[in-house]
Amino acid sequence: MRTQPDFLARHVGKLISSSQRIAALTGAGISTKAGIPDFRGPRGLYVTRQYDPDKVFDIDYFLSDPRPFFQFARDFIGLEETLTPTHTHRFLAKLEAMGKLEGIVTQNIDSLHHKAGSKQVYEMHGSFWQSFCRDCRQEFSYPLMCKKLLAEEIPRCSCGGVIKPDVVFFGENVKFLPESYALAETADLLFVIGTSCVVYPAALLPTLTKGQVVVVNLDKVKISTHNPILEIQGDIDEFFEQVEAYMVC
Ligand code: CNA
Repeated sequence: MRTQPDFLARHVGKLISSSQRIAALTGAGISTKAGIPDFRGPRGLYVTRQYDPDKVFDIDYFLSDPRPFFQFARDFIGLEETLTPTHTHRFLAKLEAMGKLEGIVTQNIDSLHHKAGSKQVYEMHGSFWQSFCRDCRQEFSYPLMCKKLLAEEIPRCSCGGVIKPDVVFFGENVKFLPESYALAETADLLFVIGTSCVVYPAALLPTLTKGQVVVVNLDKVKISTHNPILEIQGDIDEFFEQVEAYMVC
């Protein structure tokens, strides 16, 4: 594990202190320490193949055979109650409570930002909290969907339609796009945390902001923007623990 030179944490602590409108774009890397594997990190699903993301999260595949997704969904709900937010989820919630952070755009479907206490969270790729019948659009609550997932291989509505959690698959439109763009455009400091920035349109956000971009990620991330970018290549929680220690607000 790389440790970050102190001066970077101190510098980012000062940036936070002098910023008025902070925004954050988060990806699966912020939740790996909570026990949820990412896609493209060193122990991600594209490496371990524990689930095949190309089958599990592809809408065309789901329409032809939804079983791989429901197998993943059953495992996920089994894990969900035990999941607790990481230091960085809580740190972002604190920045919002201090009036520093305007909002978070997340690609994650794990609801850990909400669990940490963040209020303004745009879940671009949806979440498990609501599910809908693909045919009649009847809504199913999370507890009801959990029951159905455990009882049925393919959860179905009384009309016979397949019920799909409101998670955005590859091939579907993302949510909260105008709100997410507006948040990035008006930020004076944009954190890009734990994302490989290869999934669009989320990956466009750092190119839209007029503010300073701070990228925190284990792997190097390619971002094409004319804005100044500060890159911290290292562990997210280790870095933000240092930042918090240096912050003077
Ligand atoms: P990704 O492509 O898997 O990238 C994650 C990045 O985070 C990688 O570059 C890793 O190197 C980095 N990373 C992992 N752990 C750490 C750490 N501790 N410290 C620093 N960096 C770390 O994931 P993206 O979010 O970019 O891709 C978007 C996909 C992933 C969305 O469609 C999500 O729905 C999907 N996803 C979400 C979750 C979740 O909700 N927790 C989990 C897995 C995948």
